[in-house]
Amino acid sequence: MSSSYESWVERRADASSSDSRIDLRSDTVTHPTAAMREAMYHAEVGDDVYGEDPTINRLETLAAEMVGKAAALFVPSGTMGNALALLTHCRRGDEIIMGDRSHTYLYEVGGAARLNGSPVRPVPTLANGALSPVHLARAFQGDDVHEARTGLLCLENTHNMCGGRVLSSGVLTELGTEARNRGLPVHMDGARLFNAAIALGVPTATLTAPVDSVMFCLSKGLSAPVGSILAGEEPFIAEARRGRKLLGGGMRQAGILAAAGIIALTEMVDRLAEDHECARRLAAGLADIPGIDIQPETVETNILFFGVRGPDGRPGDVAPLVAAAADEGVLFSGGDDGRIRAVTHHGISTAEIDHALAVLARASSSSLPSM
Ligand code: TLP
Repeated sequence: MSSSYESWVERRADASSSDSRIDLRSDTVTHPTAAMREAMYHAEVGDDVYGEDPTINRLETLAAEMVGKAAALFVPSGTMGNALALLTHCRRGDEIIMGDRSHTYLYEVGGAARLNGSPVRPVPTLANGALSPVHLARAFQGDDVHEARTGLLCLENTHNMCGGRVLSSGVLTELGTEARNRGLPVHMDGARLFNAAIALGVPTATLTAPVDSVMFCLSKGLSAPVGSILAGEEPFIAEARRGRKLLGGGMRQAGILAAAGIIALTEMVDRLAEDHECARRLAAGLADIPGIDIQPETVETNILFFGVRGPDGRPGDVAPLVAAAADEGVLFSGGDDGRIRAVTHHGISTAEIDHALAVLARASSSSLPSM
């Protein structure tokens, strides 16, 4: 490798970290590591629509192995991976059951209706990200001529809007069995699947065994710049590959992106534990700030939600606190229920968590109504 190339990699890595903001809006803001940039630079590529990109082929084989499925498909985004799962598992117009706080229901542009012509049957999401077997049992339908036939059950692990909560393999098996006993497939939105496996200390394949297909993202905590994986049985992935072409996701020489994905899977999984530690540290510190409402004991991975309490003890407006923190370079995003979301990730250190806490303590004493 030439020294000019080495200094280019270093300059890029420096440029990536020159942003002095502490950005806790999402783990989607992570930048590719120096090892990823180097692998991208050297990636062997080919036309993936002909199946000839060796780096994509390597990534897909590795990804399938890691999640214990027969085959995998590299897709541009988590949204496309989930959309392909719905399109591939279901006939047009089949009803799809999912949690009412799931990402696929709330934030994937109504893809089930727009792409599949499918009604969605939302069932209540429990606080821990699971669904109730009782609610589920009532949601399946299809015997009656008046009803849309159920085609698929979707689960989410970790659960984003429930604050990164983890579904164990026991819970997944219990819920999956409700569908499988009826001959129906189960898809898991595992955008942060590896966070779940690391938090539980189990092999990732234990969490994917109870489901027929899984989507996970390379571009969130694993820090790749682009890309997600859809995995499942061979015929399912072969059909999803056709669907990916339909949606415009046949990406040609995308081995340049897959090269970063391989580093994501080989070098970035175990370190997710550090992000979980940072999230717990943030939660513990927040619990000590007067006027902040948080349940630190529910923080299991890298996402946490918190609110503010008004003088009457009721939930208050979070916007002034978010704005005051942003003025000091600490960024958060808003949740769907008026709470603030913080997501820890590669590039956020414990020192930055402590700095963010100091900023929040200052900001809350000036922006929150006094108790
Ligand atoms: N989540 C993003 C936003 O869309 C909210 C984030 O910042 O958390 N499933 C889950 C559980 C997700 O959290 C996301 C992205 C997706 C799917 C979609 O992935 P992409 O953004 O790659 O399409």
